[in-house]
Amino acid sequence: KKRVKPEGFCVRFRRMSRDVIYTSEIHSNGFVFDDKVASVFADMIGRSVPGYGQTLQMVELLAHQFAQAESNLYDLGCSLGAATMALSRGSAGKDCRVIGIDNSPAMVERCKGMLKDEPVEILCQDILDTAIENASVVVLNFVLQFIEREERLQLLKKIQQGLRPGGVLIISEKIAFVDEAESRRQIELHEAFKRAQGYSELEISRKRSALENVLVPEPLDVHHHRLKQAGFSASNTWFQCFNFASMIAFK
Ligand code: GEK
Repeated sequence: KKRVKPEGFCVRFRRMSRDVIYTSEIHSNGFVFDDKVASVFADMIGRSVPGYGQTLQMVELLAHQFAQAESNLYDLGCSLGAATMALSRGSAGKDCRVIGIDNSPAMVERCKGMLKDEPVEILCQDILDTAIENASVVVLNFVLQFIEREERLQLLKKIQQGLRPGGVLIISEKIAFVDEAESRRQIELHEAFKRAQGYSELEISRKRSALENVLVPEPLDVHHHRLKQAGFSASNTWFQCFNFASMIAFK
């Protein structure tokens, strides 16, 4: 079976449909992961999140490093399954179960189709209800930011408890900055990235409004503090590009 690399995966699916959602209309009731978003999602996330392809490559590398034989690997909020595939490839030969979960039926339907030849399970479920057990690697790739703030600690505690000794959680997030000037600079740099990816000023500002109160970013130190509260022994930030970062937490 021919395997494709995560970057290749993004590029292949980005070519399928370009994200033009915010060229012509405003979604008055905010951003939702419906069929319209699912149909352009690979293009959207690749052109909106600096370093997205790199996080996928590193999920594969980290899975290779930390996946334990006969354990479960979870991709929580899997969308079209890009990180699920990275987990699957990184753990190949270790007899792991790789499980991708998303609560958007439109995403899950497309994800199942795209990964139909991969040895993975894709479930339509709220990750707040998912039982985490016998896990060695859990991924939250740009997903915690969509969970209600009051629910985040409980979710991390559940993951920590479901990990085996030696297990890890990988969290990628859009991040906030306490210092106003730094916050402004980072947002400007992110918007420059989006312009360089072909988004217009109008699309950028419409998307910003749509995501307000839906995607709620927090500063890196809030994340690390919460990971400690959830019982993780240590956590590091292994990647940052402007206002996007990825962390790893150790059981
Ligand atoms: C990737 N990880 O390509 N339960 C299940 N799924 C959820 C929930 C929830 N409570 N809340 C949000 N989602 C992917 C990218 S996208 C990131 C993740 C983004 C799902 C939601 O349906 C969507 O598919 C995903 O989390 C977030 O590596 O759009 O910026």
